[in-house]
Amino acid sequence: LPGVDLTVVAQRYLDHALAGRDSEAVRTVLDPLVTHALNLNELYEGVLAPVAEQVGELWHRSEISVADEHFVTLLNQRVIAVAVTLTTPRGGHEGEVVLACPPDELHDTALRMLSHLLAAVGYKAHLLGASTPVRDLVAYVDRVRPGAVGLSVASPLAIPGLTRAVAALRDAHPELRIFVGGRCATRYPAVADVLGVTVCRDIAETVGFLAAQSSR
Ligand code: B12
Repeated sequence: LPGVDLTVVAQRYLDHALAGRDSEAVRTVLDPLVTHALNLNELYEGVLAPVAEQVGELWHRSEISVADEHFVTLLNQRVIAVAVTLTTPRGGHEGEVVLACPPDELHDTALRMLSHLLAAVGYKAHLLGASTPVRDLVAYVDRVRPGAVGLSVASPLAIPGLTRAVAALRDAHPELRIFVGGRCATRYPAVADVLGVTVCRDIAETVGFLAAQSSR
C-alpha cells in the first residue's frame, strides 16, 4: 500500500485538534493506521511526537493557551491508547523492561509510546509513567527483575531526580542496565555520561540496546 505523507497527516491532525474537532482529528490518524498506510511507529514518532513539539512551540510563543495544550496532549494520549489495540504485535524479541519517569518529571507521553512499540516487537514492558518515587521504582525492580530500566527526562528540572534514581538502582542492582531518553537526555548528553547510562533516542536504538544485552 502507498504510504502517506507524515507531515501532511500531522498538520491536518493538529488543525482539527486545535479547533476542538476531536473525532475528525482521531479519524485523520486512525484511518490510515487501519488500512496499513501508516504503522504504529510512524504514527507515534512521525506524527504525534512532531505534533507535541509544535504544540510546545505554540504554547511557548503564547499563541495557544495551556488549555489548548492540555486538550491536544490528552487527545494524543487517547490516540496512543486506541492505536495499540488496532495493530498486531510482530514478536521476535524477549525480555522485560521497566519504563519510568524520575521524580519531578511529568512528561510521560514518550514512555507510553515506547511501551507499546517494545510490546509490538515482543518485549514485556512495565510502564510506570510520570514522576515515580525512587524508593518505589527500586522496589518494583526488585520484584520483577527486568533486563533493563528505561528512564525519560524531558526537562532539566528532573536531572536531580534522575541522578537519585540511577544511584539507587545501581546500589540495589549493580549489573542492571539503564538507558535514558527524552529531550533533556539527548540535548545534554553530558548528563548521561556523568551517570554512566546509555542514551537511546528512539525505538530503533532501544531495540538495539536491548538486543545487545541479551546476546552477551
Ligand atoms: C505535553 C507537555 C506538557 C504536559 C505533559 C503531560 C504528560 N502527561 O506528558 C504538562 C502540561 C504536564 C507539562 C508540564 C510542564 N512542561 Co511541558 N511540554 C509538553 C510538550 C508540549 C509536549 C511533550 C510531549 O508529550 N511530547 C511527545 C513525546 C512523544 O515526545 P518527546 O517527549 O519529545 O520524546 C521523544 C523523544 O525524546 C523520545 N523519548 C522521550 N523519552 C524517551 C525515553 C526513552 C527511554 C527513549 C528511548 C526515547 C525517549 O521519544 C519521543 C518520540 O520521538 C513539550 C514540547 C516539546 N517540544 O517537547 C513541553 C515542554 C517539554 N514542557 C516544557 C515546560 C517548561 C514545562 C513546565 C516546566 C511548564 C510549567 N511552567 O509548569 C512543566 C514541567 C512539568 C514537570 N515537572 O515535568 C518545556 C521544557 C523546556 C526545557 N527547559 O527543556 C517544553 C519543551 C515546552 C517549550 N517549548 O518550552 N508539559
